[in-house]
Amino acid sequence: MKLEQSFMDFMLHHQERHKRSYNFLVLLEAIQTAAKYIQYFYQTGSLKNMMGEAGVVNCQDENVMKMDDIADSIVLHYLRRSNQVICAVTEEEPEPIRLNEDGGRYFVYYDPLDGSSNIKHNLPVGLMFAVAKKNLEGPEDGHLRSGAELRAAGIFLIPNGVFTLALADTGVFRFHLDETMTYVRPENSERLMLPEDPKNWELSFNSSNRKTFSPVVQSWIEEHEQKYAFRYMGALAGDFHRLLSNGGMFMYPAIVNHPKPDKNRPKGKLRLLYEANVAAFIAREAGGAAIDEAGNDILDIKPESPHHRTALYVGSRPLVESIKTRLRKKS
Ligand code: FDP
Repeated sequence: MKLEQSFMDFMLHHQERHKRSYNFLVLLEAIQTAAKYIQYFYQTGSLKNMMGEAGVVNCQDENVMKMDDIADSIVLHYLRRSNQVICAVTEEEPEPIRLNEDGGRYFVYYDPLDGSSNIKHNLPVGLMFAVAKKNLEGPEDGHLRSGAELRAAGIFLIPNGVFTLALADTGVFRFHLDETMTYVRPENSERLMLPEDPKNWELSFNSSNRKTFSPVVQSWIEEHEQKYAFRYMGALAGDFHRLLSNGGMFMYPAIVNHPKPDKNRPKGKLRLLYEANVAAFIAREAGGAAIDEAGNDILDIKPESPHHRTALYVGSRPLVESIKTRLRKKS
């Protein structure tokens, strides 16, 4: 009889090998439990009229979907119950949420259901999260962590049941939900690395925005698009998931040439703490890179606010380096 290695078994041995505490296990157990509940609600949501809009806008002026609300409450519930979290930042709330300020050990930044436009079609969405640890050596000032300070980041692809986890200085690993609703690691699966061979590399961006990008970005695209397939499903969680396996580059450039100037987004659209940093951290652990519109490493950006926005270019290092040279000349 063949028994797969469960996610918790993998983590237990990882923590023991690196002589680390079990607190992190408790935290990840809470997050994966939340992901399974979200998975359940997402799969059955159409039958229960739960895939539509909630009729409110969130702190970022976006229409909240009922599933966004449900997913957010689930994650927050399990983070609170874990007792491990000092403070959480969620896409759905304007301010950080204080949980266990005295006894907690971690800061968690999350997007409960990334890719909202996919919800009503039952298409892939993702729970994206990043984890940083409190300062154990000195006083803790509670500052919003940059990507370079993260200890882990992950994406649960829902409803596909695939979980990608990056651990600092360790690598990227994938787990799949089995029939018993356990995340397991397929036998002989390797640490995940972005493929160096460009034969399957892809470009992923919202092409309908193309004319709104800076001339530098537009000309880079024109020069490179013939060489690669183009894929875009409209959820960073899903697009980045695919990119990790095939290689290439996902980008959400700054919008600077919109015919309606109030629609410009010179700072970018994606949120640093729980979207860009998650992808950038996973990319780094998989041998890739990520930059913003000025060519700065995403992981080095100091967050100015919980919902700090940024442009994002993430994926295979040679492509990120190639566009970086152009962006640097521009700025
Ligand atoms: P969404 O707004 O649908 O929640 O910021 C989140 C995000 O999706 C990403 O997941 C996705 O890559 C991007 O925004 C999609 O934006 P566009 O619809 O402008 O392409």
